[in-house]
Amino acid sequence: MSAQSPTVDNASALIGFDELVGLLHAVFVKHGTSPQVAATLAHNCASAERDGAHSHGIFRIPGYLSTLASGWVDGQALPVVTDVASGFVRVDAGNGFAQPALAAARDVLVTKARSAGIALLAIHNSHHFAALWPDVEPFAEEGLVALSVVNSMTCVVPHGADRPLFGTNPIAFAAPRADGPPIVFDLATSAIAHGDVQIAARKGERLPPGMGVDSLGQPTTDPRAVLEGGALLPFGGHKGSALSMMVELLAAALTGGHFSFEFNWADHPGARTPWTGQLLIVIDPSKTAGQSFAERSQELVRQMHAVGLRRLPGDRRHRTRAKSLEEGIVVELDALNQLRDWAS
Ligand code: NDP
Ligand code: PYC
Repeated sequence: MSAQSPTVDNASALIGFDELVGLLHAVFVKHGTSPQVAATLAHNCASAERDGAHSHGIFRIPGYLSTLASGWVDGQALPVVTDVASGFVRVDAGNGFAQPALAAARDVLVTKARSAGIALLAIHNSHHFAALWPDVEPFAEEGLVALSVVNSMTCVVPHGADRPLFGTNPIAFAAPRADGPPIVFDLATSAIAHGDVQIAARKGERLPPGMGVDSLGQPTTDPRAVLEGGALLPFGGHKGSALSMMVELLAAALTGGHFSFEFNWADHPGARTPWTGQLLIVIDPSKTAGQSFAERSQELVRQMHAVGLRRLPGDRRHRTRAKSLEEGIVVELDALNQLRDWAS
């Protein structure tokens, strides 16, 4: 524990957002990333922790470090951006992380979206080990609509099949609105994210029914049975399964990345990151006819509240964010001490 980290109780402490970004930056650089890659990943990971997106915050750091140590991913990769067409940008992430590839292409993507009304970013040869909302929310904060999909690693049984094939394949969407933070959702197309299964296993908790199967394909609520030879199910039966298939097509087939079943960690003990692809679509809604898009999205929110809706997707995150920025981010003391060890 450091003098700057007031304790909450015996098990947890408070840390400021900037301090956490700095600590994570030091951890990434110490474990082989370039300072630029470290800056992007540290901001991403600290943002998840700040917003209470725990399955993709500090919890992920051991996976990042073991993957870097295994040589599976290049923490120093320099993304190569290609301006393919008026509304199409491609990035070869160079076997590095997806977020620095997005950062490298961001300016040209936004310029194209504002000029043509829509632009697409296809990232391949990339590793995405994080929450997806940080990739789309900033576009909506500057008035754009953004949609992203990324595929992961085989652990989901397509609806009606016998064995896993798809990844947990999230879809994230962000849109501006007039009187509040952007409307954002970010959801795995599996019934539960793989990260949450790991967290349940670590805490000794059961999963809700309908999330996964064991190694014999039988329904189970035991997260260890899912992780040790079992698999997850798509959310919503055939509907989630179709969306997961779409994510494979857009994030891998369209980008030139690997499908979730097309890579193998076997030769790289410690590898944890999916080597796949990611697609982003950015739309400039100022090109739409009529009232401003942000006013229209605000009206939709107003009407949802009027029929009794209390929680929009993103509300929980924004509430947690406000509290974290006001009081500090609550972090387990053991995890904080571990980060300090790794950074030093
Ligand atoms: P959740 O099921 O927890 O949440 C999905 C979305 O629904 C969020 O936008 C959430 O908002 C919203 N939401 C949740 N509960 C409610 C409710 N009761 N009412 C209204 N809205 C609600 O997320 P998942 O478990 O599906 O995914 C967790 C994370 O895992 C995501 O960030 C995803 O990107 C990440 N992931 C990453 C992968 C990768 O390959 N990189 C693969 C799979 C998942 P809020 O956030 O405000 O709670
Ligand atoms: O939680 O399913 C998940 C996941 C896969 C890759 C990164 N997160």
